[in-house]
Amino acid sequence: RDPRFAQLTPDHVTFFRDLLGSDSAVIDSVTSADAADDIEPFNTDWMRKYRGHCKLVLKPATTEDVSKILKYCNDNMLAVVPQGGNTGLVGGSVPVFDEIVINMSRMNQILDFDEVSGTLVAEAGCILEVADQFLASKGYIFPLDLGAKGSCHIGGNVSTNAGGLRLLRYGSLHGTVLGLEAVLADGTVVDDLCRLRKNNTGYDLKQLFIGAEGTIGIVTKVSIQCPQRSPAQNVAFFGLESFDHVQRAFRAAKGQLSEILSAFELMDEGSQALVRQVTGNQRPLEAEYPFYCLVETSGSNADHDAEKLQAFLEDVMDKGVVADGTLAQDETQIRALWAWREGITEALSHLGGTYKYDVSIPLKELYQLVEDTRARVDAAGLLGDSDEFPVRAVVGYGHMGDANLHLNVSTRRMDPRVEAVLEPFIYEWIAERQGSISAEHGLGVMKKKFIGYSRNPTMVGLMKGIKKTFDPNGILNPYKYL
Ligand code: FAD
Ligand code: S2G
Ligand code: ZN
Repeated sequence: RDPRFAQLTPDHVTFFRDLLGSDSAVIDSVTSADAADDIEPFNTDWMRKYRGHCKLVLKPATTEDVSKILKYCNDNMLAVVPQGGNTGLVGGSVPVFDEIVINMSRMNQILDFDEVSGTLVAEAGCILEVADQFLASKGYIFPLDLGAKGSCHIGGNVSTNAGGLRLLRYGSLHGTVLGLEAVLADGTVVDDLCRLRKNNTGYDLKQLFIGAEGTIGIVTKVSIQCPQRSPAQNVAFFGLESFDHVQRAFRAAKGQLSEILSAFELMDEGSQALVRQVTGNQRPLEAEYPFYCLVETSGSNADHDAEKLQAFLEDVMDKGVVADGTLAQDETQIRALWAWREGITEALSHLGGTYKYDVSIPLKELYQLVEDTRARVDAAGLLGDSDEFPVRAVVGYGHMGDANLHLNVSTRRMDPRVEAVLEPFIYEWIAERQGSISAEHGLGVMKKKFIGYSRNPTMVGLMKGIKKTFDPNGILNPYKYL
């Protein structure tokens, strides 16, 4: 625990209670020990892998609240953790020690929507699924989708620069976010809540907050460009004999579906077997294959799209690129097929501890890392079907279109021998191929010490300079990121 940071006192709590007023906005176990249970969920991350010891949770209602809270914390050297939906997967959203949690869930309003341009302005604590449902009622779509949509916040999505299932079609938040409002450690409100697609006047400072994981400011409002929602959606689910076939299917999908292609997700047999084990659902295809792909199209004309998709299916089947496939016939089947991809994270979490690696590597070698890792865990005698083996499975899935692999080592129990076999092997493997050791989940506390495998010392030095400029006392989300 950094000795520079002050201990929380009842006087501090009194200041925050006077500022925020309502009881629900302040949960503290400093003045009321029985609040400890209420604080637990804010101390524990989604994977139940990281657990902080904060004694105070603050829920601001306005930007002004955030500004006054941060100014007070900065003046009194009180460390804080900004928190959205707490679905982050690198331990970034919970305290390491007793940092104060600033939870954004009360700032959850949609503030404005321009029906002609598709520009949405919302508060940071707006839940992703709520925003997307609002947009659906207007014929628009949120340019981001991920399995945690029911809980994660737009402010958390921006702060982790989340990628998700639609990046292939709608691009990154670095392109779709038009403006932000944020509050710096000293309480300064940064109003860059621009709603223009083009604004070439000076450094594009909002970009610094996208992916900063709460280390240089708290995002309080977001302005984002939302595309038209496509009325015609189709999903195909394929079984393929090798990763080489998967690459050929991806090429064919890009070539033959082109502008209507909206997702291309990869799953290996191991990941699908785990979903089956946990859900007990009927598999989409009769036989088992080493690989599966979920291909989604989104277009404006159902007949045109169905024709294109049918021709694509026949082509990849006739050429033997795809061994078997099924096409969703209605909305229910679309959701059922997506569940085989989106349900992997939940299934892994249900089965116990997981060593997670969210990486970007050159597409042709994307799956090689899974095979090399599995061979290594097996050679160490740690992989097997019965209880004495700590590792149940080494699986790979992810956003093929973004060359983003989710390598997950599913364990019966976490075991230092497993970690010793995995790290630094995996990070060295990625660095040798100039890949990224964190493609979309960020660094948090879990990946902080590995940043050097993907960023050189000059880059890390410049980042530290930015951190120093924006948060000289280092009170924002300490012990993480850099
Ligand atoms: P939190 O977890 O609360 O916080 C994440 C980080 O952002 C922390 O460092 C926190 O300090 C900071 N932060 C949060 N809010 C603010 C704010 N207002 N201002 C400043 N800093 C803030 N991620 C992907 O990229 N792609 C996926 O496909 C994907 N799928 C997922 C599926 C499941 C089932 C789960 C559980 C997670 C998945 N994630 C995925 C990870 C996670 O959902 C994303 O990182 C998400 O963007 C986190 O949003 P959140 O609101 O939960 O943020
Ligand atoms: C996904 C979720 C995290 C994981 O499902 O796309 O980002 O590693 C992942 O399961
Ligand atoms: Zn992902």
